Amino acid sequence: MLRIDVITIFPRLFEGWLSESLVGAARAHGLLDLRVHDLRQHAHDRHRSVDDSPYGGGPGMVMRPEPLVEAVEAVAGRKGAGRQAHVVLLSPQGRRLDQALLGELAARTHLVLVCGRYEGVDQRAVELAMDEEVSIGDYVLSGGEVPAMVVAEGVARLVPGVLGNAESVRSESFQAGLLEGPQYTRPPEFGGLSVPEVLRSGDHGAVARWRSEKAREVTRVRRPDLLGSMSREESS
Ligand code: JD8
Repeated sequence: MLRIDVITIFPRLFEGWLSESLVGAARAHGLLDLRVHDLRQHAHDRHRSVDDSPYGGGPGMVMRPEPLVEAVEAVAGRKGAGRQAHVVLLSPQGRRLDQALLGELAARTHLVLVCGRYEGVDQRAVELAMDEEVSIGDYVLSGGEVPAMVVAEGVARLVPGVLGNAESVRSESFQAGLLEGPQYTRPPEFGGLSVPEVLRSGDHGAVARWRSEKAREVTRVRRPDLLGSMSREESS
């Protein structure tokens, strides 16, 4: 079973997410062993401080290395040859997350997701405890908690059994790497707009061809970068 440990100063941020999400359901069904740890448990002073002023001056605070390294080592052991866990720091400096990276992470047996806050993490903690840095995209967030949820959810979807049959069958049968075309449900007419006739025809072959055509079309218009060079030259 895939194990995911999350290290954060805001463990309660994960409570609602875990009680409502697919990840929470996977956990409840014993498909995923996800545990959230409070970094402050590894603080040593009586104020349980995990941050301090930056050397060299500047605004804000930096996460101290001792609690971070200790928290990682408590769940994963020391970095080096024998460590089984893959320790990921969510950070703007990280490798950009995409489906391929989610696939690599889902192939691990034990992930540790480390959430920074403040202005970031003391570089020695990065070097001494982390295996990899991952960013969820080029926009500014306030900390690594939401990115950790993004990674955990993306990874959990790749764990066998986590998705219901409907969704897993669909992801297998559908063309990987394309956007999906438009979708409709009842009523057949709404606000003067009708559901395309082919979807109501009962002709499964025609429906499949229509969906495939719409998927290519929306991908070409909105996200041409998702199409390989082959398809970009052949289609249009
Ligand atoms: C971790 C602290 C905030 C970052 C000053 C205030 C990921 N795609 C992403 N965007 N932002 C983050 C991220 C932001 C974080 C931390 C991740 C820890 N901050 C800091 C540096 C500049 N702000 C992220 N993954």
